[in-house]
Amino acid sequence: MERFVERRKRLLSTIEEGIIFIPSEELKIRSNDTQYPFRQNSNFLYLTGFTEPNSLLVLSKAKGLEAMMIFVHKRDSIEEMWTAKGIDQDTIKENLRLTEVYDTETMDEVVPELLKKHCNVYLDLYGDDALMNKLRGHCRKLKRVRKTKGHKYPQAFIDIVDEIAKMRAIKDGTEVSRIKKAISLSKRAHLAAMAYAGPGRNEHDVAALLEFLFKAEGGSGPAYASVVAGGDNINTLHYSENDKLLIDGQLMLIDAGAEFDGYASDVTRTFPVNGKFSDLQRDIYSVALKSQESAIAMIRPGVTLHDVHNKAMSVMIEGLIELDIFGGTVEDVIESKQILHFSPHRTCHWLGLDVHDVNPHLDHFDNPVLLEPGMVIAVEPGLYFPKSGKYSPTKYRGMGVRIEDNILVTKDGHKILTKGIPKTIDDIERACAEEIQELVIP
Ligand SMILES: [Mn+2]
Repeated sequence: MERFVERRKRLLSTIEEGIIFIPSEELKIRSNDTQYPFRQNSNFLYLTGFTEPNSLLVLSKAKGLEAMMIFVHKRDSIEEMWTAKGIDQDTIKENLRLTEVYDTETMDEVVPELLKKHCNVYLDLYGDDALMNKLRGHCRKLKRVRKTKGHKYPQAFIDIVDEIAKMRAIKDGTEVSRIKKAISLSKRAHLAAMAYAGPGRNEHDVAALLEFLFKAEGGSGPAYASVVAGGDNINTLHYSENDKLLIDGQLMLIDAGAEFDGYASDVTRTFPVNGKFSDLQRDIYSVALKSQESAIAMIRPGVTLHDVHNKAMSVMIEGLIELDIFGGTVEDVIESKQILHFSPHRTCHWLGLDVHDVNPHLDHFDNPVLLEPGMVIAVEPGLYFPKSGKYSPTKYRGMGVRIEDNILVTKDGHKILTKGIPKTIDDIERACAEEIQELVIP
């Protein structure tokens, strides 16, 4: 729990004076009276480790004095009978090392008392309108009576999320170990999927297998909507139907990763449905693989995500020139932007509590953020030849490849955290030939 206190202190150290509000996520209705499975707000989770909905973290700093408070929903005995046992406030206070724990129901009395000691309010300025409006309402009342009562009222509402994002960008040891655990679940799931998938199987069943294994060993399930795409479905980047039959002779792509204790993994593999690459499939797979490996090879502190992306693109273009898909030089192809016909998305993103973690790619002066030890990124070049695409070369139509690994930036370079998940043509063909049984029930 110490790490959460330390993070809150670091966040408070970024402000001179003020009060910070970080709300939890709330339960969302799925249909009528049923709810979606609850997922905590990542910033709230990062600062508290607390997984209850309807909570509000409040941090304050005035005249050098700091306070850390939380509002939590207190369950009564009837509610406890229907949903879950509540945690008593003393336990929360002690476990989370807080100055004060309040019942959510007292918020309208307590929050104005806190606000009138501060000049600045920090929050997710572009987040929850309800919270913002509530706080503005309190401040309006404080302003009206300030002359007679002689207290302060907040005069500035300031966005705090970039400060938290910057902190979240550098992972500590416990965070890296959680990402590694999520990856180990993803590894087992991808291995099982390669063994299980085959002609006549359905994308849906492969997705179900993946998600079953993402929940093994305490995993919380998929970190994002799994993409399980056979054949030309690969060329729909956010394909999510996952319900078509897998056909002999086609490639298939799985972009799916487990979440563990709030931390995401994000893994993509492409392999032949029947377990053996055809010559044409080898051609384009090798281009994507070389592009991805070259891009990863340059990851080290001081490099930017732009650099890594540009490397992936130039090596991919080289490969496509060798396959006679492009004429001219790499520079010509970059200049003409033709590569966007076949590879339209960015190659890199941050990874952490969110699968596309929130650290900006540019700093406040629009300079690309430099990689630092402790950052975790996903590298995922893709190459797509849609069946109906007017630029797709005839012989590669309906094929597509994306390969994605998760990389930890280290002091002297990088570490590929997803290394054990088959990626070379030989390793993939071997994994496809495995028996499924032992992979699912160890
Ligand atoms: Mn990704």
